[in-house]
Amino acid sequence: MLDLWYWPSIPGRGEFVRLALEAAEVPYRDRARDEGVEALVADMKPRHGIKPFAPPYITCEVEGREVTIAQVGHILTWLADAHGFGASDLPKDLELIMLQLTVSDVVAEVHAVHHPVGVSAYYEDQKDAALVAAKHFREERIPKFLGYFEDALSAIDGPFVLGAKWSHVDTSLFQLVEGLRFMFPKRMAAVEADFPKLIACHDAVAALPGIKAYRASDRCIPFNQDGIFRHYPELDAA
Ligand SMILES: N[C@@H](CCC(=O)N[C@@H](CS)C(=O)NCC(=O)O)C(=O)O
Repeated sequence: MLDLWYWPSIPGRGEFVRLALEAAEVPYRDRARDEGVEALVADMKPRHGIKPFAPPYITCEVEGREVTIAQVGHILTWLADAHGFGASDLPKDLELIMLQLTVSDVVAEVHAVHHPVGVSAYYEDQKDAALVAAKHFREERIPKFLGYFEDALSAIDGPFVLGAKWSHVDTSLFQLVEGLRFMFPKRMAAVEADFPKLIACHDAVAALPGIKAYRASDRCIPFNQDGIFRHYPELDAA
């Protein structure tokens, strides 16, 4: 059985894994949602092979042995190969990895907006630096990253990066747009029209049967102020 382990109270980075599994309708257990955060903390202790540095991670059987795979981009690349939602064409799959790792880069920058000084310090204690970081992120990084993904989606007719076939990169771009809309509603409203292919990709992912069913279920939890994407009104502006 495929197990996903992630902090149970936030969508966070785990959601990028969850969305691909849900779109592909792959059965999995969301262990910390089912068993609580204590089970996750207990599971992170070494029990086989190399332990993950941080959630999300999955455990599954590979060639008869149980393995642990962490790092969102790595998890999704493995799952795409195992469950057939990648390109099944090495040059194209290498491009998908490049795009997926770029999503990880944006996500890290998004977190650094509200935690620019220290990951373990409170937002309130680094708010002045966050205001500066947010301005840079809004004005420079959002257009640069979204423009990059818009170009990637323009290489062939969409709505997805691979054309008519969705991949984990598309479900991740969906979540990126959702998260940025939650965190920076004013900024996103001002710039979204510049990225029509990205928004079309987002909308096509939302229409996938597995994603529709997931978002209508209680498995899908909303963004909150503990996750990666947080809405602090003072960090947003058009
Ligand atoms: N690069 C990793 C980042 C993993 C990560 O930072 N996970 C967070 C939760 S979203 C965490 O629990 N971090 C604990 C820590 O960094 O000490 C990935 O993309 O999966």
